[in-house]
Amino acid sequence: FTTTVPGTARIGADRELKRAVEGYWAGLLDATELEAVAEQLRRTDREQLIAAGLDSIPVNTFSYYDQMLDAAVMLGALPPRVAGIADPLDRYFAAARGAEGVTPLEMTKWFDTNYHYLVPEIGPATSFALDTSKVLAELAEATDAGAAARPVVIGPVTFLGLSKAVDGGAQPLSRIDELLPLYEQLLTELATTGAQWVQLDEPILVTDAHDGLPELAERVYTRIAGATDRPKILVQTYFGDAGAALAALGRTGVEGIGADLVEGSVETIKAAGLGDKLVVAGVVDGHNVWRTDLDAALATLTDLREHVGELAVGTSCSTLHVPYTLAAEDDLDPALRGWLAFAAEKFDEVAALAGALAAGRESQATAFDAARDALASRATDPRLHVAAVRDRLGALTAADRARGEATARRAAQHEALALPPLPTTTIGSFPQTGDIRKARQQLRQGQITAEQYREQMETEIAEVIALQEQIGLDVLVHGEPERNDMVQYFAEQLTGFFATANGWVQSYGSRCVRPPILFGDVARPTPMTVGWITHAQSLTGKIVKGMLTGPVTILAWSFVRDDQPLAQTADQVALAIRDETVDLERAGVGIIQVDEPALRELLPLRSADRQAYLDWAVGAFKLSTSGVADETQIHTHLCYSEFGDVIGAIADLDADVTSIEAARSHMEVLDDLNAIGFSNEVGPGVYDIHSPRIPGAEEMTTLLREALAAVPAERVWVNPDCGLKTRTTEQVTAALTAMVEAAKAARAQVEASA
Ligand code: THG
Ligand code: ZN
Repeated sequence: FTTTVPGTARIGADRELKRAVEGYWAGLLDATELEAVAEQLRRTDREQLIAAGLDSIPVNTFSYYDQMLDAAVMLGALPPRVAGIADPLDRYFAAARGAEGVTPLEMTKWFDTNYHYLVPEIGPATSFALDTSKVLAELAEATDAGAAARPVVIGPVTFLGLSKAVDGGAQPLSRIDELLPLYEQLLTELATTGAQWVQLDEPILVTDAHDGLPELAERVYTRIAGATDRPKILVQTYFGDAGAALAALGRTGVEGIGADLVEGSVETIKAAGLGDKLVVAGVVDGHNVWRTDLDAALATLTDLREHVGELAVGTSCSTLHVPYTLAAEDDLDPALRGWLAFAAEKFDEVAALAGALAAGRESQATAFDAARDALASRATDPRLHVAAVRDRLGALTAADRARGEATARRAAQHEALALPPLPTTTIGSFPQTGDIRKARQQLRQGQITAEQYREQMETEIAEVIALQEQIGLDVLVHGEPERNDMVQYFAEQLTGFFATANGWVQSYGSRCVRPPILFGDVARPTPMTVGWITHAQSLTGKIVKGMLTGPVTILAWSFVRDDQPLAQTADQVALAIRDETVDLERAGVGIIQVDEPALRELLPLRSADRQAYLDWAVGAFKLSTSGVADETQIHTHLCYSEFGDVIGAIADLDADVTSIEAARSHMEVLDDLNAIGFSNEVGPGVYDIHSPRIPGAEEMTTLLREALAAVPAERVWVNPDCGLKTRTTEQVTAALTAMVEAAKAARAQVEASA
C-alpha cells in the first residue's frame, strides 16, 4: 500500500460515542443501541479514509474506552477482581471505571500526549489467553464493506512494557515469552479472516523506559515473523525517533516498519538497513494541528525512497490526538484556518504527498501551492513576532527568575499572614454545578448578558466563601466557577491563542478536552482574575488566595506553535502570568497559587533530553512567580503522580508552599522530597478527591500523623489531593468538615508538645 494512518479518533466528530457510552452507563441506552452507534462511527471513519484516497484502512482502532484495555481483554489480562462480572461489556467498563466493590485499573499518560490509558495489571494470577472476538469482528465488518482493512493491535513489547506488576509478580516484560504463541495464533486467525496486513503498535521503542528494548524487539519479531499462515506485519513506532530499534527490526522478517518523521530523523531510517522493507513514513504530524510543509515533506520522501524497499506515506501517529475537522470551526480567523490541518485535512495531505511521489508535484499542484501560500502567510503574520513581547524577553536577566532567600521569605510571610500552625486550605476549584454550566452556555448563546453572567458567578462565589467559612478553613478560594477549564480560561484572554469551537480531543474514556491553539506571541492585555478574587476577598475577613495556571501546564494542554523552541514560548506565557501575579499583589492578594499539574507531562521520553526540559520548565515557572515581594506567598500544586522523575525540579520551583497529591501513596512523596533536601512548606493531600467516597476524620488524622513524622509541623499545610470541581457540594462539605476536624486535632497535639 502507499497511503495510510496508524489510527484515527473514535469519540466522534460530534462526540457521539461520549454521549452513547455515558447514556449506556446511565441506563438510557442498551448494549444493542450502543453498538449501533459504534458501528455507525466505524463506518463513517472508514468511508472518510477511503474517500480521502487512502489505500490501507486501519481497523480495531475503535474503542469503547481505551486501546490498552482492549489489548488486555484480547490477551486475557483483565484483573481477577472483575472476573465475576458475567456480561463482557459491563466487565470491560468495570475494569475501566470501577463498579460496586471493584476498584478500576489505574490510569496514566499515554507517552507525551494528553491521552490517558488504563494500566494493565500483571500478577501471579494473570494467565494469558487469547480472545480475538473484537479484532476479528471489526476486520470482518470492514472487509465486508469492501475496505482494504489492516487490523491494528498493541504489540507485545509495548503491552507488557506499559503494564504494571501487582501482587508481588515479576516485571511484566519478563513474561513476554508467554505472549508470543498468542500473537502467533492471532496472526493466523487474522489471515484466515482475510487480512493482508496487520499492524503491531510498538511506541515504547522510541523510549528508554526499559534496558535493551531494541534487542528485545529483535528477538520478539524474529519469532513472530517466523509464524506460518500470517498477514504481512507492519511494526508501527511513533512519538519519537526509534533509534537503534529500527535497525533491530530491519534484521527481522517483518515486512513493514512505521516511523515518526516529525519527531524522528530521516537519517535513522536511512542508516537502519531497511532496503527490503516497506517503510510507512510519518511525515504528517498526527500530534499537532499545523499544516504540513508539503514541499519539505516531499523532499524527505524522495530522499528516503532510495534507501528503503517500498515507501508509503502516513501521519506520524494516530490522529486520536487532534480534532476531527476544520470544517466544524465556523469562527476561525481565515489566516489561521489556512495554517492548520486537523485529522480530515491531514488525510488529504497524506494522499497529496503520495500522489506527488508517484506522479510528480505538478500532479498535486493545487494542494502544494495552497500549502506553500499558507506557510508564507504564517511566516509573515505580525501576530507571530510582536516586538514588545520579543524586546521584553530579550531584556530578561537571571534576577527576573529569582526571589529573596527562602527563610527570609518565610519569616516575612508568617508575619504578614498570621496563620495558625497546620493551616487548612483547598486546591482551588469547587464543584462545577449544573447551574454554572448552564449559565456559561446561556452566555455563549446570547440568552443572558455578560452582566447577568457576572452576577450569577458572584453569587456562586459568595456561596463558596460562606461554605468555607462555615467549615472553618483558614485560607479560602473563590472556587473558580467562571472557569470552563484551567487552561482554556486563560487562553481565551491571552493574545496569541485561539480557542476552537469544536476541537474536542479524547483525554480518557468518555472525557474530552478542547486544547487551545497557541499560534503567536503571547501577552496579557488586561487582568484575567483580579476582579473575581478581589470580589471574593471583599466577602470575608479570611485570606483568599489567587489562583493561576502555570506556564508549563498552559503549554502542555495546548497545541503549541512549532516554529520556535518551546522554552521561548514558555517564557512568553510566563511573563503573562507574572503580570497577573503582580496585579494580584497590587490588589492586596497575599497568597497566589500558580498550578503546575502538568510539570511531569512534557518530560521527554528519552532520559538524555530530560535535564534540558526541566531547566527551561523550572525557569519559566520562576519567571512567572518572581515578580512579587517576599511577603507575598507563592503556592503551587502538582498532581497526576509519578513525581520520582521530577522530584528535583519540584524543589527547584522554589514555591513557598507546594500542595501535592499524596493520599493514595500514603505520603511517600514526602520521603522523596526529604531525600533531596526540600525545605519549603508542603501540603500533602490528605484525601483523594478522585473517588466519590467520603473519608472520615480518623483516616485523615492517620495520614496527617504520617506527614508529621516526615516533615516538621511548622512546614505542613492541610489540604485535599486536588481540586474539587468533579465532586458534589454534599461530598465536599462532608469531606472538608472532616479534614478541618483532623487538622484541629493535630494542631492541638502540636501546640501541646511545643
Ligand atoms: N484540562 C485540560 N487538560 C487536562 C486536564 C484538565 N489533561 C489532564 C487531565 N486534566 C485530564 N482530565 C480531564 C478531566 C475531566 C475532563 C477532561 C479531562 C472533562 N471534560 C468534559 C467532558 O468530556 O465531559 C468537557 C469539559 C468542558 O465542557 O470543557 O470532564 O483539567 N485542558
Ligand atoms: Zn490536582
